[in-house]
Amino acid sequence: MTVRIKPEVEKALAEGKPVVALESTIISHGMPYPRNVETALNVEKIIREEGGVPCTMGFIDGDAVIGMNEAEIEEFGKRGRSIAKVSRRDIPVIMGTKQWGATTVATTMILAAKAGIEMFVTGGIGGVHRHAQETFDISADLQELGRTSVTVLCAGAKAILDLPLTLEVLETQGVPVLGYQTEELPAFYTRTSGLKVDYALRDEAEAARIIKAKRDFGLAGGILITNTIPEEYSMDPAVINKAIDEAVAEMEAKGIHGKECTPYLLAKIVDITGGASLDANIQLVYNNAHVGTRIACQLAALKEKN
Ligand code: PSU
Ligand code: MN
Repeated sequence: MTVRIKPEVEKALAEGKPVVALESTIISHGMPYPRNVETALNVEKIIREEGGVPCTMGFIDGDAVIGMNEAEIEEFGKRGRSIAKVSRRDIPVIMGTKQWGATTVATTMILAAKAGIEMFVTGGIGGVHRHAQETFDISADLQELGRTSVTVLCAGAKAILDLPLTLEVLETQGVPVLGYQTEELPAFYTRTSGLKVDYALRDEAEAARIIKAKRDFGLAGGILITNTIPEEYSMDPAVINKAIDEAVAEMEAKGIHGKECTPYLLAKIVDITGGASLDANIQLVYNNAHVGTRIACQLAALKEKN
């Protein structure tokens, strides 16, 4: 069993510089090639421009890789859905059988925590699926947020999920849900969901103080920060919700279940919207990279003062 950490990341952590974790399921299962690779590399670039060090996670031949290089990210994008999607329960098999694996939000948190990385930026988290009352399909991301001390910044959760139930489970798991400069929980492609977050963050510095307070008190578990998609890229709720309903109905008719659900729905929605949802998805990830890195910088500045 090997954990490989990129020297640049190791050095940055030792020096207390802001490191930002990134997942790889969004590359292999969340977007089509080649835009997945282009997006992943642009996100790394944005993080650097904001003064952070990017750290994209993955499993390569069974090694846990904390900080993939460009060629590895390219390979993840090319291999796409043929790479295993690795959530917490899949880690031992992937490592023990020396396979490639893409990290979900849950697994990215696990690797980040191992390395001592406190901030993680992505597009959307998994949550409680519609009809979970019967299927029990609740993403392992939610439990991970309840136990692993990493802050995850995302654009909310997609309406492919049951958002009110997702908030209920986050509450049960003890996860603070903080809206960046808004009281409204964003729904990924759209700016509104009709639901409220627990607290509206004033700015990046306040986010950093809250993360630090939790750490100083020794309270284990994650924090979820939601960041709203910029107005100019947000989608018409009627259009996207119709596409989502259609995708969910087709998934149920085909009997798709388990870990295949989320990748199936993501691809189907891109199909139905003729790529419009992909453009929105990419833009919201860029926006998250900006805000998330600024929070990581504030957090690093707070550490320096101690
Ligand atoms: N939501 C998105 N894009 C994604 C995912 C979710 O908008 O790429 C991925 C993330 O890696 C997330 C995972 O952790 O799907 C959740 O899968 P599941 O629902 O099977 O737990
Ligand atoms: Mn699931």
